Amino acid sequence: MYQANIPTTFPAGFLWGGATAANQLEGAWNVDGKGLTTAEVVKKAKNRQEFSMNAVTKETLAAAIADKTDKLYPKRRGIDFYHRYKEDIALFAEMGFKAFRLSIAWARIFPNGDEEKPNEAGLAFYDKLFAECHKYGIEPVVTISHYEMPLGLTLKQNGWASRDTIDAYVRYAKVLFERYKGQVKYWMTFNEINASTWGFTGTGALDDELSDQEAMQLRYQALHHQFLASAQAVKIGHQIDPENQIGCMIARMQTYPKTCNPADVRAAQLQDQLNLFFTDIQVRGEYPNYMNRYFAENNIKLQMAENDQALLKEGCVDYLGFSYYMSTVTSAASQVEKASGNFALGEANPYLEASDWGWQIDPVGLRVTLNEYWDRYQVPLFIVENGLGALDKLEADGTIHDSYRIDYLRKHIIQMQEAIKDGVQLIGYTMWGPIDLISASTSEMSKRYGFIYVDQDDDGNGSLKRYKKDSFYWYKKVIASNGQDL
Ligand code: BGP
Repeated sequence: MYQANIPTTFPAGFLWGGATAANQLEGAWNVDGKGLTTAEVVKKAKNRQEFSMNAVTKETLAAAIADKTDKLYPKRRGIDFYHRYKEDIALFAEMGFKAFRLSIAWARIFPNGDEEKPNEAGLAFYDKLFAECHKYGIEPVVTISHYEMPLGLTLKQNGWASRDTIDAYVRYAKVLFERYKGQVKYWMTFNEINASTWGFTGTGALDDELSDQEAMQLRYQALHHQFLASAQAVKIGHQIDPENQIGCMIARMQTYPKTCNPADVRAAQLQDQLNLFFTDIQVRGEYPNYMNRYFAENNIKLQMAENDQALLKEGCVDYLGFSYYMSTVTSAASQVEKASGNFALGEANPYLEASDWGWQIDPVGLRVTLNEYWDRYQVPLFIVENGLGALDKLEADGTIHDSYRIDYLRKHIIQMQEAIKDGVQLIGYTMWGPIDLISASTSEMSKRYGFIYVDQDDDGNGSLKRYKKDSFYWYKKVIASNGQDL
């Protein structure tokens, strides 16, 4: 009799942990030889709903460079992880983390992006950081470029708009693979590579003086350069150490049609394709035809060199990493104008609640996403971000009661387990921001994700003392039970 072998739960060795990015927590923006980065010239948002991450113009850039303080630029101060990493990693270890996703600040290694030799002090910092992780049996998962690059590359060649930036990145990635061989096995070439189609944070290129059409052209060209850089890094990373597992990373947002009207279904399909094509290229190694058609119909002309297509094919990733915070809704009436991403929130879904920032919470959508990805690509999947940004309250006795966060995470973990039972190969879950850090989109401190509360306000006031939230103890149980005690 046929008896199917249905997985029942999380596999042994599942990578439970948390995810961060250098520019949101390290601080120490101008010490030990580090150069200024693109993330550190983005001003904080004026209010809770404003997204400021792409609002960089020629004028604001000049003002930011002249300003040598961190007052208006919270990503310069982070949460001082640079000096407190031992304490913070010890807290992660106390929760039982198996993995810690972090990014390397490119400008610590190449302060301007084009030096002949890397900055030894920067390299040494990450040696110490990885040693600290291994002390507790925590596997570092490293993003090579997370929403930042040395500002020097913007000033010199307008960031990823220039093909020359590929060489700068590949040189940097090679230094990392060589230096951290044996210390790091899991890598990601770019964080949320689809951010490139949103503007400055993804491209490191100014496009404020361009028409919308020209800006779109620049962004897709910049993205093409990133695809090539990623493919080369994957190739080199495998040559340097065949043990390396090198993934891509995309902000995934499932798109639902507003109604079952086929016109709405088709509109949702197009929006989904504009999100899926990134992984089609990085996992399968070629531009899908629907995208070539989209470029032609939108008058986007990519400059490609003769070997580009072959290179994309040779540099396919080993696993698919993605962030998942929400789903979105679209209709033929609200035709998609730009590629989807975290910040294209779409229409309201009457069946879902939203966070205080309007992100529509959809745990079942995570199961749908996992199944679709697995069916489409058949490569290991890694949820490298998921979490709830909320306003937490520190009580007088030093406790923080964040049951809403536990509820959010619990519901998503349940759906992950359902997807595993569906047959999806899921290798890990690093929730976003295990310790409160600076928001990527608004630079707020008060949009908190952590299991660990950090005493700092939006203006940088506070003792920076760390406190354990209720969710800290909850996640510890989750990991200890391999996802069973929820
Ligand atoms: C992702 C980014 C992260 C992170 C997270 C939460 O898009 O990769 O860097 O910050 O979203 O976003 P935010 O900080 O804007 O709430």
